[in-house]
Amino acid sequence: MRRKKLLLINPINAFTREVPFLTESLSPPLGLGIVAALTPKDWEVQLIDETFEDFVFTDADLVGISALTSAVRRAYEISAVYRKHGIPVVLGGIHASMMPEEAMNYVDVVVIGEAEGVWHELLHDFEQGTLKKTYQKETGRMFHSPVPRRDLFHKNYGLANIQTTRGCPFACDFCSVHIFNGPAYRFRPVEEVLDELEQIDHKRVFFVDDNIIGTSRFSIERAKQLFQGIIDRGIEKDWVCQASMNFADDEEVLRLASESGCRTVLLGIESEITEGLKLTNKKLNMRIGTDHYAGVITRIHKYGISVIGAMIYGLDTDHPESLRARSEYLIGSEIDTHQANILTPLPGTELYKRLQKEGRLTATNYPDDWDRYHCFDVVFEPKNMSAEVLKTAMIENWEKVWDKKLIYKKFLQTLKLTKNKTAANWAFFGNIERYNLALGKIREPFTSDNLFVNK
Ligand code: B12
Ligand code: SF4
Repeated sequence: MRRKKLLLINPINAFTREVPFLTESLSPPLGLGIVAALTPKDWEVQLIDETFEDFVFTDADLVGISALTSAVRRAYEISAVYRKHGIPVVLGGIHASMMPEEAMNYVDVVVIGEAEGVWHELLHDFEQGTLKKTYQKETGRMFHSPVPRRDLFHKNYGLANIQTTRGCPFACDFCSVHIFNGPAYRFRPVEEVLDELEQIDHKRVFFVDDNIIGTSRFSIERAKQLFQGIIDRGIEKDWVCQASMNFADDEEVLRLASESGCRTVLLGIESEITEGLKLTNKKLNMRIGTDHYAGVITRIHKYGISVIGAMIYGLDTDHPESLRARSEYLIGSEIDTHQANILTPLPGTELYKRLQKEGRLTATNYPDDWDRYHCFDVVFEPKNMSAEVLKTAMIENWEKVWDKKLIYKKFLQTLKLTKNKTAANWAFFGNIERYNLALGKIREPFTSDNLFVNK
């Protein structure tokens, strides 16, 4: 009997596609890897990943696409090709989950939320010819996930990714995580994560959790167990993660993270001024206090871990001077890699709803304009300046925070502060990648050929 074929597609945003990437930092399509792993063996599964390959029509019985908002226009374009051939298309991922009604106009089935609870039912309905328009399941207290089909990921990915927690109890107004994955911080059993880690061939691992430690005593203990488990099982990886600033509160967390292979942590700093934090509802950072940021970074460095500082530019409290001040803060700080994103109202967020109510969304020719929701463009009317002034100011700011000499200087600083080559290398490549994303189309981008020339 002929095996049915599931074709999974990872579409890429037009803007990102044109940027020369250094493949070390690209993150494989984990959601699709999980969907593939949930698919029974009597299905053949193929993955087309636009990160590395051009999409060409490939026959299938069923198509599954995953998309962030910035890639959803492309997802709809590909969907149209399959629907013309009468092949049903399922769309999942964050955008479809936030905008299911829109998505239903472009695909046959929308999966809202996580695939784990619905995929078997969906395939069963497909086989019976009774596919519904949407699938959605409540999530439980913990979560289990199968080992993703990493064999389907493109061999050029320089790292493996893995997820150990989902959800977030905070409610930052620009973020969709607490809406998408829920307000409860949910854990995957530590042993399940360790078993999966043992199967990973890559030396470099990215824990995609939005916050690897959480903020409760229980979640911090659980993170320690995870780090200890990595050490005890002799799993030798270098890893990068995202965490809240309380990552540096507990020396034991830092020590175990470092010993188990943590080399870089991304901290959502967002703003160096309390006013900006209040506006975004970034409660934890307010609790820590902007005056204590420097201490947090110093403590992390002490354990050989470099810091990616994620900042947002264009808040309602910002004006051109404060944007400049944010860049000066980044440059003068010990933060190793700069993330300087433009505030972007992602669908489903409080920020989106507020700007919509205030009539300040300017890129609303959907789905085409979703292409611009990648955080390097201005898609709303800023409060204290025009969109043009913000965009021009951002180009100046990007040129400052990723000034080529500064990138090399920061590398030496990170090396000195962390005394760890991997931590410094990752921070360096992080800056290179962000430079390319922000400026690569208007200035000479870094490529593997020119990286160490004319610095
Ligand atoms: C890792 C990560 C990245 C990685 C990889 C991105 C990727 N393509 O997956 C990198 C670092 C590259 C990245 C970059 C960006 N990111 Co990001 N990132 C994340 C993060 C932290 C985890 C994603 C992840 O791997 N989750 C684990 C997997 C298993 O979950 P999943 O993909 O959602 O899949 C599950 C379900 O969605 C569903 N599903 C997904 N696809 C499909 C398909 C089918 C057919 C089915 C049935 C089900 C299904 O089932 C899966 C299993 O349950 C999320 C936050 C989050 N919690 O989601 C932000 C997030 C996805 N990123 C976000 C943003 C804004 C960006 C950037 C635009 C920001 C920037 N400029 O830096 C860029 C955009 C890059 C681009 N190419 O355009 C936003 C997206 C919001 C939105 N509406 O699009 C998020 C949600 C964070 C936030 N604060 O809101 N990101
Ligand atoms: S930005 Fe971080 S802390 Fe805030 S809601 Fe999103 S995941 Fe939670």
